[in-house]
Amino acid sequence: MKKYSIFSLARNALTKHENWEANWRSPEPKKAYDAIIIGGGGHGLATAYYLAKLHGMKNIAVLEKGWLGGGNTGRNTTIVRSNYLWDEAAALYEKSLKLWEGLSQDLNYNVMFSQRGVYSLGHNLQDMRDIQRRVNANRLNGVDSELLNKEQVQKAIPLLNCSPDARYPVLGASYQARAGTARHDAVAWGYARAADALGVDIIQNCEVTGIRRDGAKVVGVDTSRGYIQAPKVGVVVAGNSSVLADMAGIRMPVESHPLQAYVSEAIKPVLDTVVMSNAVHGYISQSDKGDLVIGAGIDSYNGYGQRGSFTVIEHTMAAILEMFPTFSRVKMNRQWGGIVDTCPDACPILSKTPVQGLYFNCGWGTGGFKATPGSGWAFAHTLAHDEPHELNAPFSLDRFISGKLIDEHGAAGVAH
Ligand code: FAD
Ligand code: PYC
Repeated sequence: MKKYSIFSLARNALTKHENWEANWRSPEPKKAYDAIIIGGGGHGLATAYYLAKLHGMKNIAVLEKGWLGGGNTGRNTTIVRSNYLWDEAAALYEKSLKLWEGLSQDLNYNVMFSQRGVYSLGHNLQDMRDIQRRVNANRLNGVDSELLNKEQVQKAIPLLNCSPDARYPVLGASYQARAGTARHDAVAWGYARAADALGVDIIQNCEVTGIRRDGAKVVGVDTSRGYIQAPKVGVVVAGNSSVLADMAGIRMPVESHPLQAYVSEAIKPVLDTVVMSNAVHGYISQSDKGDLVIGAGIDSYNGYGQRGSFTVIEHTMAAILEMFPTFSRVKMNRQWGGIVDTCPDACPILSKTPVQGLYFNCGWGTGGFKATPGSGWAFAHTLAHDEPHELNAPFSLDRFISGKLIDEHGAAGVAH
């Protein structure tokens, strides 16, 4: 893989970036591939990368209707953690966290993974019982997790309002020290460059408009740039999953909702960690640029607009000010939305489907950014072997028939 140095950065700056070498090719689509991945977000690109790197499948294409990372990957609030309650979820997210820990080196691309820790606050006795149960479950699964009292939380986050007079007083928190944040679009770009270097065709502005079957088998996809054949198709389109499932004659147990995020003007460094509260219902971190990165829960209606409604903005700001009254004079700069596809048990689907050769990776809801490396890794295994890996076997579509749901609403951190 090519090395990129500070000298090449300086050279490109001096030539006004005019001769900047593209990070990946923009090939014309071929007539046929061994596998097609639909969706050029982090999960789709990671799937392509691990397929090429670990499973020797190089004649593959990623088809993206817009630009790489233009979906939820480039719209999320970048929180990465693995402190899920149930064994199956903890194992999948912890695999991902371990991959995060070596990702910049693996991709030779700085994804700015920052293990600044994540606090999940408790505000009443039941919160604290739930937190304690999750911390214990995490530790039994080898996932780092600590239970903190109010004094420990206040010491670590001096600006947090821990007054007993607060409407929702802080009683304590769970803390995962290995958790943190990463630069979201760098993740898409890093995977794209590394996949391209292994021969993967990454094709932007190529919308999939149909999925063709021959009886029970998938045979290819119709796109805005013509028909492309493939015996294996992996669908990784986040908020658009049910639309793509419909093209193949399948019904997905997901709902699409807008989820908003906000960033403030840049201020001096004041918050060196991530704070989440389920009860007050908001979360916040400070980016390396200095802006406060903020979010809360989904907009309750179904929709495909990447915007969201005013009531959620108001609710979110109230929650943040409840926790950090001192931010009341910080100006908000920008707001946007992504479309998340939520499953009834707040866990993803990484699965074969009733159509042979057709695989779905979806349902990550509000929490899939953290799973990007692990999801791509496990989904690549599933496509390559036509069988799930033991890490994603519990996340198959069958669970909605068998009833073996994995309810992670409590660990989602964001109501949905
Ligand atoms: P995406 O990045 O959405 O990629 C799917 C791609 O498919 C898109 O680029 C889209 O254009 C493309 N596509 C769709 N239809 C077609 C088609 N017909 N043909 C071709 N391409 C198509 N998760 C966390 O872990 N931590 C967080 O802090 C966090 N915060 C969030 C905050 C917000 C505001 C949002 C919206 C989400 C947040 N998430 C978070 C969730 C996380 O962003 C997603 O779960 C994750 O990024 C999904 O990645 P993906 O690659 O599956 O989807
Ligand atoms: O899953 O940790 C999470 C999360 C935080 C904000 C949105 N999702």
